[in-house]
Amino acid sequence: RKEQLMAGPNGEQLRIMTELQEIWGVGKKKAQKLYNLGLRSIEDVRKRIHLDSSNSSNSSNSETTNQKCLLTTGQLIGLNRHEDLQERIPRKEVEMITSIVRDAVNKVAGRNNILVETCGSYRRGNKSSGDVDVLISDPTPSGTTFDLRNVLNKLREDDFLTDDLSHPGAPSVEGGKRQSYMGVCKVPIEKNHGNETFHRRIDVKSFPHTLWSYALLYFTGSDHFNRSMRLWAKKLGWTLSDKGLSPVIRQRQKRDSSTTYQYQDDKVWTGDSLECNSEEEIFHALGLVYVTPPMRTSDPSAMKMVKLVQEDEDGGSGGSGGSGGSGGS
Ligand code: TTP
Ligand code: MG
Repeated sequence: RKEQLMAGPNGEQLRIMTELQEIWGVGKKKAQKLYNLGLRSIEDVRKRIHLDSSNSSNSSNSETTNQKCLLTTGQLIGLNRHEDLQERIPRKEVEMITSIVRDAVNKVAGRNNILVETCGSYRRGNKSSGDVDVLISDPTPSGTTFDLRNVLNKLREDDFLTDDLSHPGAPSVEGGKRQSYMGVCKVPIEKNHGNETFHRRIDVKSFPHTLWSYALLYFTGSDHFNRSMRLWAKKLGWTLSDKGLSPVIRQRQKRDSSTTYQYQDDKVWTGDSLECNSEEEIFHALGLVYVTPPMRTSDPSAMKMVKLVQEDEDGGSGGSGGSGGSGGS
């Protein structure tokens, strides 16, 4: 479909808008806005921002489009760090980043039993990642969410975090709520044996321990795998997310006219989330065979490997595709 569109009359516009969306935080809408302003490349956006900032410092004319209007603060960071953020992160560096975060957590908490686990493509075993997705949870059975804010302050003081794209709020007093941070980091040169590294995108999320398995499953992905698993859950009358697995009844309701979609799935929760203490338990609760992180992909070569394992288990008979698992419906 993409190839067809690229070859069509709007192919050039599509190519330009795809390039503009490579800037962190720029989606379809903003790319269209930039395109409508006559900007045809990331370089054009840079020049316009530069021009706008020199115009606004030379004149007091409030009509001048200033850089704040053209891009949000986060998008400006994305533009400034664009070249670095396009670079893939090797596994070794993901591990360095994880250990820097773990050290800061242990130091701030004054103990070393807080769970710090990097998920995303790293946990799926990819050779390199687009960003680093760190999950944190305090396993002590108080039900509270470990507060990220002091850890983030420490990482800023250490010049590890270079830019903030979002700030976590305070964890709720009663617990149960997650905290989420998005930013940019850089491994200090001395920690990398004198070698310069790139700026890297980092997400850090803190979850109450009751949601740990759901958080691990969600942030390990892949996004396509998650979508398939959520659809499977939906067909069985459940809703699956990083917040749990709960039974729901869905009522299709007409939306009000202000939204793009005509219908919305209105979920009515008919019970509490299942308590699952491991990812395996979540798979089994849905009647699915446990799938290890490297297999959680839509990559055909991995699917081929799944098939080979099944054939092996079936004694090479090339069986029907192993739909076993406990509690299947
Ligand atoms: P990402 O970091 O965007 O994806 P990734 O780690 O799989 O790949 P990359 O190397 O490019 O960083 O998101 C982390 C996980 O969060 C992803 O694997 C699954 C989940 N997720 C979704 O389920 N849906 C989404 O739309 C996104 C963005 C993420
Ligand atoms: Mg990732």
